[in-house]
Amino acid sequence: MKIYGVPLSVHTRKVLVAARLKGVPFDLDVVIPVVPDNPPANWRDISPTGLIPAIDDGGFRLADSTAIIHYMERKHPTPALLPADSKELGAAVFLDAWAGSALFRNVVHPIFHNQVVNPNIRKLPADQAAIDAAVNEAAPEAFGYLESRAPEAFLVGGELSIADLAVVSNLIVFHYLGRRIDDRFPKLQTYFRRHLDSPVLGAALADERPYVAQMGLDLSFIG
Ligand SMILES: N[C@@H](CCC(=O)N[C@@H](CS)C(=O)NCC(=O)O)C(=O)O
Repeated sequence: MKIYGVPLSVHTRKVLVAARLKGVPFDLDVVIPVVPDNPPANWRDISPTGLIPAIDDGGFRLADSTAIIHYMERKHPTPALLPADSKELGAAVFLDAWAGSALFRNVVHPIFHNQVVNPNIRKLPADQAAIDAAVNEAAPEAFGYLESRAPEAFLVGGELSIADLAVVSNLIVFHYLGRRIDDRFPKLQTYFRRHLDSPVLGAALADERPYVAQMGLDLSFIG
């Protein structure tokens, strides 16, 4: 399976970690949509949204991390990343979608865009008000919700699921951006640390380290 994306991206990481967990061999084809002229000429045929990740599995093309994980789940059922129980499945799918808006769209994306993409890649001024709103309002609101779910090892059903991949992947980029989960959210801090210490995530983080270092992002929270 070919995976298009860049390992430090929130949504690409979800797919890379899912592939590792399921033992699916993959080749990574690095595509960085925020860098002008970086994506290949036929990029929109591969990813209709223009976003990463996308895959090509023996000629079958699919974009969107959630769609890809659902596809991989059918093809490679173990270990399951979608709970078998109906309520737990609903909760996991909800948290994956919630992470895409409350954590990515409202927190990680505005910080990344204004702290990294605009000043360093597009040579545009950063919108400091957008960063401040993400850090001071959206992040505590989202973290408060997660804290209220009292996460221990996993968010849903006592096992790793797509919900954990989505939430943890966002928290990693939040940390790369020099931000931290503050002490108002002790359960979330412990939950995040536990995932960072997991072997599969550790291997994925080791692979993405060169990309993170090259962009001058903060790696100090990792071992
Ligand atoms: N719902 C999509 C979201 C994908 C997405 O937002 N990807 C980001 C990187 S994490 C991207 O491609 N950004 C490039 C851009 O905004 O141009 C998914 O789950 O794959």
